[in-house]
Amino acid sequence: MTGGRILLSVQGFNPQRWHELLSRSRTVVLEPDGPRDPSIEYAVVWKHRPGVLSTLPNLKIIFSVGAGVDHIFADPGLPDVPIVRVVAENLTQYMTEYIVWRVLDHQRQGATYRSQQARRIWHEPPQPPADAIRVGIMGFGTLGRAAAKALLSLGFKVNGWSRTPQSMNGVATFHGADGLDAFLNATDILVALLPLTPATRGIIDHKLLGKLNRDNPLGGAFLVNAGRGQLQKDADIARALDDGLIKEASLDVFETEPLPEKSPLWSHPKVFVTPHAAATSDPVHLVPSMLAQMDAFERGEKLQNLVNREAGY
Ligand code: NDP
Ligand code: OXD
Repeated sequence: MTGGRILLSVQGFNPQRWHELLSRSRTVVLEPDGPRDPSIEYAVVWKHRPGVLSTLPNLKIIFSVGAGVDHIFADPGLPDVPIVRVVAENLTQYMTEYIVWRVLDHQRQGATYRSQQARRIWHEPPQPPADAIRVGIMGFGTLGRAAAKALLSLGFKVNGWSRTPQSMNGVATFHGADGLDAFLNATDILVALLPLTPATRGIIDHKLLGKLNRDNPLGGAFLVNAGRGQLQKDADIARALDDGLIKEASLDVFETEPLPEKSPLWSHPKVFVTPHAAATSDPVHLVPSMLAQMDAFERGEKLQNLVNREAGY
């Protein structure tokens, strides 16, 4: 086998399938061959062992197994080499499905029907149409824009909030700290698809949730977070639900994962919990593009989906 060797360093899941697929083209190792292993040129990582990358003198590219790269920046000794993140149709499709599912469940009052069913109650509440509901997508990038497109096609009104100015036909866009309050005030269902960076950590707190629009046909505001758990303060969400600032929340991500058994969010009647499963990274779809990028890089071509180190995503 030719070409640089790959270090596969992951935590929290079994990397066997990644190993198998990457190994079809290149030599893959799970640990360097001793300190300062010169044979490793690429690293494929998810929450890698901190410090391990800085020992590799010939490391050329770090590939994230996911779209988010906060797990990479968590390493204080991160070497200064390009970082490539996941941008892939099938991951985007999974996330779009999750967002549409959760928004529809809130709009169509799934929680009310589940509670009625448990009590054998036959009652049809008022049904606000999609075009009476404004969904605000915080993080208007690859995933946010795809979700917006799907929601627009269902008739929802959509707002988008980003760091820099963005636009999309049919979407009211806002950006930066100056645009945040106007975005929140115009939002009934808040969807968080932000990356975790120093600027976004803890942004979804009690104060922010209080700025959402509650005067709408659903009779309250809603939160869907499928970005990162540390965007939110779990305790503030529970308090905002109890105070009535928000009516329900769909949470795929949490400050601590797995969500601790003692967290009140598990049993909160207004919270829908999924275990960081909104959009899974499927190696069958992702490994070919990683290998193709390694080959292209060795031919002197430009890398795709590079992370902006300064912005942190
Ligand atoms: P992108 O980089 O394509 O988009 C990120 C968006 O967030 C951009 O619109 C960006 O603004 C905006 N943004 C970043 N920082 C700020 C800020 N300080 N203020 C306002 N807006 C900001 O990322 P993706 O859409 O591909 O992914 C988003 C996140 O989704 C990932 O980082 C990851 O954390 C999460 N994710 C979660 C999964 C799950 O299973 N739960 C699966 C996959 C991803 P601008 O447009 O100006 O750059
Ligand atoms: C990702 C994730 O960042 O799965 O891709 O969280």
